[in-house]
Amino acid sequence: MIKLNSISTINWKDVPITILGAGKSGVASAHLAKFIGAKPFVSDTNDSKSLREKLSEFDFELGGHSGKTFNAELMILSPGIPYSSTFVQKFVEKDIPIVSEIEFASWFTSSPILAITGSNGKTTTTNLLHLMISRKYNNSMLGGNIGIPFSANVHYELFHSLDNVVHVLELSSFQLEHIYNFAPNIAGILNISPDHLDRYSDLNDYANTKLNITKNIRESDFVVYNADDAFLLGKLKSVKCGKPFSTHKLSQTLFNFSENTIFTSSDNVLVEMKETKLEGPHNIQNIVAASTMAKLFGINDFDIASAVREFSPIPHRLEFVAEIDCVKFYNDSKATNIASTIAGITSFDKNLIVILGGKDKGSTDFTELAPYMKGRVKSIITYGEAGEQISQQLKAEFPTTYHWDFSEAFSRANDIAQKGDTVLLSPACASFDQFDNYEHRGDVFKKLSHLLKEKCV
Ligand code: UMA
Ligand code: ADP
Repeated sequence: MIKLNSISTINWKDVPITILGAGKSGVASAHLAKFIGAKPFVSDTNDSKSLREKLSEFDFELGGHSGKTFNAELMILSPGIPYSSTFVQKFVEKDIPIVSEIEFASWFTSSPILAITGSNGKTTTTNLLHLMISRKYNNSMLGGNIGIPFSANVHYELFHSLDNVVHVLELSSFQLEHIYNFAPNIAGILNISPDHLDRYSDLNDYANTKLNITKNIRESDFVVYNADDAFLLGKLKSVKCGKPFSTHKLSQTLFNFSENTIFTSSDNVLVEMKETKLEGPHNIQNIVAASTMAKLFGINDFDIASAVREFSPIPHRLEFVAEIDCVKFYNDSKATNIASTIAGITSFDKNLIVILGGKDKGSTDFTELAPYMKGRVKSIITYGEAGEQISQQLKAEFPTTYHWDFSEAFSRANDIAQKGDTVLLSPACASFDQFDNYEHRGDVFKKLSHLLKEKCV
């Protein structure tokens, strides 16, 4: 079996590696494994023509996992497959080492790695950091949970013998399971709040998995953490190589925020918020986090500020869609947990009609939204699998209507909206009860809004 504590000494020629799951990460790690000379075997429960085509250059099995998968010295586990699954446990029984795709890819690059995790804001902050790093490095490579597997980027780097590469990674808790040697040069942790509690035993279990990002931090590395997040401050204030970021001016922070402006630690203006396209207090945290990581990596304030000015919000994150008859429509479909919906709601002062619902990610207490909704929310429209439960929890304090169907919920929101109102889709739930993913849900919201606009013209 592969020894995880002496990776650099391994000769990979013909080493059998099983890859469980043939999604994006599985396919990318198979390509990387083949490139380094190993023998990947890919196994997936799904079966389709397109999957067969994607896997045509590897040994594979589709339609289920068989005993063939145990003929391996290493198993790479796709992030969507939980460790607790019965089949994965058979690898544990057989002492076959299990690693995440992130761990595996990290073995084959010596380029600097800047990695970001947290419950919310990862995609926004990682994209912004990538833009900042690109100001100085031609080969800043964006990857990870963002949708581009780290293995694909490392494979590309090796294949093209690229120099001056910087890997800028968004990492989910799933990807930070089975980490042994992975050591980012700068690890950024944005915030911790309940999410994915259908996969983890409790909040601590989930949070500790996220903190694996700091597991192998070296003297010269940095752990950039949010000192405004009480949980992170408690866990990380005495971590070696710790560097806090905050929107407040603290002795160790590199940037701070007041009077709608982000300042450097020497009180120079970095950027005024009105110069940026990012809205809401949470995005100030994201800017300060990315700026801190970029500055520690040697990017100057001028380049950091110009990237912040240029950056456009990523679709489905508090995305302005349209103004129809003096009613504004915002798509925040990526708000799939309580904390992100709070961030969405608190980005507005008043007159909100909020659409909540979809698939609950694990015994969510939706009453946690109530204190933030007071004074801001006029009406709640709920939909989908979790909709009735959300209505039950919030109807005592807010006018609430439930519709199973998302389009009907949208129509209802539009029916009750008056001039000066904002209709906000910030659902606090996953989308999988009625949609392929959150993008699909957000696209339907945008389409319905645009249809409305056409009718009004
Ligand atoms: N499968 C099996 N056996 C099982 C279960 C699933 O073979 O028992 C197969 C499925 O049939 C499927 C494959 O495994 O073919 C799916 O693998 P996957 O779910 O790990 O998905 P990937 O396509 O590899 O995408 C993953 C991340 N997905 C998840 O973590 C669920 C993507 O994040 C990421 O962009 C991609 O790797 C590249 O790094 C998505 C995500 O939803 C966006 N992330 C979660 C989030 O943001 O909340 C964590
Ligand atoms: P992630 O990749 O962690 O899901 P995104 O940048 O995609 O983060 O944003 C997801 C959701 O969280 C969006 O609804 C967005 O408005 C909200 N959000 C973004 N940044 C933060 C933050 N720092 N704190 C809380 N919510 C945030």
